[in-house]
Amino acid sequence: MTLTIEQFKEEFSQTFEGLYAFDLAQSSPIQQYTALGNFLKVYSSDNWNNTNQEYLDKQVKQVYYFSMEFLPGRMLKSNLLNLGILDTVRSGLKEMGLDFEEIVQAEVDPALGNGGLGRLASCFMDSIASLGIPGNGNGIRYRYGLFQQKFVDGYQVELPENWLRNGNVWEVRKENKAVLIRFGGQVSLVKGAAGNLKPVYTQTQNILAVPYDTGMIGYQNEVVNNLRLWSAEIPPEEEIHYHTIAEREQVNQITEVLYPDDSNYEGQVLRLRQEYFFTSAGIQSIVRYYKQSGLAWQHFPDKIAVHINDTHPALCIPELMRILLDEENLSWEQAWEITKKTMSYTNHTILQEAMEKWPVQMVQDLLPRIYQIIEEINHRHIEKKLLSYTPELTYRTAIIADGYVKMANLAIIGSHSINGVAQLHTEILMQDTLKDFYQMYPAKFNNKTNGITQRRWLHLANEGLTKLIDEKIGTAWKTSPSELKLFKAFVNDPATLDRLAEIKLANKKTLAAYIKQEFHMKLDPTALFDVQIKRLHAYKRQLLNALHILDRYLQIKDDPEAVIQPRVFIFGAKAAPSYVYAKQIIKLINAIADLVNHDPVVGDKLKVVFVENYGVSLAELIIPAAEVSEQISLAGKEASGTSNMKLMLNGALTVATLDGANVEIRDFVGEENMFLFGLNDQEVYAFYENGSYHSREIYENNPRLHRILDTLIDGTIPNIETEGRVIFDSLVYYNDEYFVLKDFDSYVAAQEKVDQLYQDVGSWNQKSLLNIASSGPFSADFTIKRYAEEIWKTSFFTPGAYQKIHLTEPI
Ligand code: 26V
Repeated sequence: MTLTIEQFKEEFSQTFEGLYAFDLAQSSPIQQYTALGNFLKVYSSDNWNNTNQEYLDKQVKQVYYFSMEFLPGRMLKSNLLNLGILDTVRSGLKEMGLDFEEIVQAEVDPALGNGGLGRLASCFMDSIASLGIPGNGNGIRYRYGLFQQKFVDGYQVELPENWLRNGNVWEVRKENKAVLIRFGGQVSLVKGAAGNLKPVYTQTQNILAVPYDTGMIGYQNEVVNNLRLWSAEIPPEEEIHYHTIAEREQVNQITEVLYPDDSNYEGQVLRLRQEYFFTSAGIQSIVRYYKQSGLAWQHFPDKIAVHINDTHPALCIPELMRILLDEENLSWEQAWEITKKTMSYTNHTILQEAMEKWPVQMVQDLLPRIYQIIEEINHRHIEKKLLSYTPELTYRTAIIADGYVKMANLAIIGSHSINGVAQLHTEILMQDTLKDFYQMYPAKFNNKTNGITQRRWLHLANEGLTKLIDEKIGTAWKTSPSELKLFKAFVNDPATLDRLAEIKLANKKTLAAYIKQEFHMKLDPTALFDVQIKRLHAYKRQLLNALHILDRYLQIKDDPEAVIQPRVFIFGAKAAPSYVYAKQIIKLINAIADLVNHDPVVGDKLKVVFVENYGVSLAELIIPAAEVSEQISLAGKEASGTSNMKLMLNGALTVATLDGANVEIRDFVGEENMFLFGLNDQEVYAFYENGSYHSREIYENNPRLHRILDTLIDGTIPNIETEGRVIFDSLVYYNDEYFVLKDFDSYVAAQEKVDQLYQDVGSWNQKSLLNIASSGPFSADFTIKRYAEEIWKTSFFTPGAYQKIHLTEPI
């Protein structure tokens, strides 16, 4: 089906009239966007319907990706690209006198995730559809997304993110597919007719889970998969039981807002409600779907794979057990076999403070039947393992211990696969964090290094670079990402290198124009653009970056005449509202920006920009303009990172510790094409072990660092009395938990090399080109292929005429 420009104009006008019944010329960009979204929904509806129908008819195995977060970014352009009508629609709108970019900007960017984990889920949804894998997303339709960030006097202030203000064109409400979720009350087991025990519930609170479905459109392959997000409502037949506003509010609250903390576990009952709400809804709807097939229960794992994205959906395990036992009357042994074969789990963090564990009492009160089942899983696990392992080791793997239900332990015991998200991360899980489990179940453990979708992060975000690559190596890389390596052939071609530099400059100018307009700051686009974009967390060490900026500032002040490579330091980061230290770092960086940016001695040599409200859309603007990518977490702390991959793909050179997927970046591009520094994970562990790190000694013995640190407390940086003191103390007197001072010298040395290389424009561009050409292996298409083949055992099924993606292993 090809759409001509004329057809598009005709059909789009009709859609608009049908919706608004007035002249298009008088409409707002939001209305134009809404009409275009509706047009696309209709345009892709046959494919959506056919995909569903074929999955059903052919009874193919389907995967359900359960994730508490999805961070899709704006969907208009990527849907147009994937439908293969981006150029047609762009031209059509132009002929109609409409501004395409303005329409694109009118879409809200749904911030239904915190960061890496949610964005990964959305990259995966794109790849799953693009590879023609029968797959579904399952999550929560939060009424409010991640807070909007504003800076007031340099402090982060959080505002509600009402992303549904203008409606959501992409979703379809399906109240006919709603399911009931039971909370609280009492449960007792009584003997049923067949002699088996049946639970009887009393005084439960019943809540309706209503699904909203969004089509996940594959890349030009006629596949449209489904993302199902659940919303909590009062069941119509139970309206009568909800008398007070408070009672009604309690229901709405469940899907009201995304928890904005991505690194700190808090045992809040509302979060547990959210977790059970969407897992129970998802599992119930899967079971209902499966029952249509008429197949016996033992075939369930041949038709269904459930993936648990971090521990947040781990209640999938007892919930499937509950349904199989209580509603379908399977024996424990049968139900357990089916459940284990169905479930797989990805771990996304090694930070102890982020490990979910729920107080036993809370689980018992909120989910009495689920708690019984978890208890039984735990009991059987311990009993069985005591036969082969020491009591110490066995009890360390208990799901219920010290008054808590440990979600990672549940996820591991109840799944057939557990994976980390980069080689080093998986290694650390096996050797350290989860070593007891690794000993018990070595075969369950595997690595799946994260990936990103080149279609959004290069093709759509960086049209200039895309055009150049297309000209040089053709367009096959969009469906065969390993082909990007063909671009290496141009590493000695001056014309290509010049073009690369022109494109980067153009992207820097676009970003500079945005920053001028939004933040009233003038940037020199010929300065080096250095970027650190990620959640604000002490382990990610934005502070190390800040200390380096202060170092430069002091140098310029000491010797204003010295020649120095001008640099713009760009930060984008939200801090969890309750994470006081992270917010203090934001304040510090904003204060440094204030000081540096207004100092006439400094001029254009040094600028610091902290963009407000960093998210997917801003990433799309910043990444193509970046020249240096800051990946400077303390080794052993960052599970993978994915902005590192996006920045590399867009030609930035990476300054990095050997942490997370930086290790694979080094393997692919070679360490001569990046700037490595700092301790490695083994060295960090050695310091932990022998307690031989004393940050105060560094402060006392390193005059350069001493002077920098003093600026935090001596008034050099105005308006940070409290923050400066807290940060100084954490680094000097509380022994610098993340080794910022320890890594400082080697970081600065790496940064000096950056400056030197930047003077050699030719070499810089060569390395930039090599980074782009070496980033093919980070395609999420590869990652998903491995998940599908090695974990889910789903086939690459294409309902449409053809499958476009060709995956030859990159190396
Ligand atoms: C964690 C927690 C833990 C406490 C409860 C609330 C909550 C909410 C969200 C999260 C997500 C944190 C995990 C996460 O985002 N990890 C990141 O995952 C990326 C994708 O695998 C990876 O690239 C990053 O390195 C990792 O930090």
